[in-house]
Amino acid sequence: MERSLVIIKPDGVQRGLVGEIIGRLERRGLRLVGLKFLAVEVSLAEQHYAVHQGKPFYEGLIRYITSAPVVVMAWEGKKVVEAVRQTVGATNPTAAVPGTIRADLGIDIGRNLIHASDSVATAEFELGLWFKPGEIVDWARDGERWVFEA
Ligand code: D4T
Repeated sequence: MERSLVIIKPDGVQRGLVGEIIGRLERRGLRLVGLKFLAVEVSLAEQHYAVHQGKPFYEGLIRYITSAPVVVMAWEGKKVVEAVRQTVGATNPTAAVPGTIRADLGIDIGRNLIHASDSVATAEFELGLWFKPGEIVDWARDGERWVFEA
């Protein structure tokens, strides 16, 4: 089944929103298959945000993501990339739809709490960057037939 990489950024950790954010994704019916807590090395941040290199917000983005620990997760489910992006909301929290994580919990684009892969191809690249082989666990939650139609 499809997978997505999700990061609770330093502001989410510092503000004590880890449980709230994980809870929203769990309640959506998605399956957590990988989880780690770490301080991000600058080199890893640069690889993750390579597409933004040279943009005006790039330096601040690297400083932000390396400023405090993050929670890195792999989530699995049918259409998980699209579903997580929808639950996360638009990049700028004040442009995000109410009910989304960024709209409900954030204000500033540079403190938007969470990262989520934006396509299946990006997810594959990002999961390979943040997780070693064997760190993602294959399992099925009892009762998933009540979330995913066969
Ligand atoms: P991420 O990648 O963090 O999930 O965010 P998005 O996928 O929603 O948005 P993005 O890749 O366009 O931007 C990455 C990251 O950069 C910050 N940012 C972005 C910023 O600080 N100022 C800006 O003007 C933009 C466009 C926020 C998210």
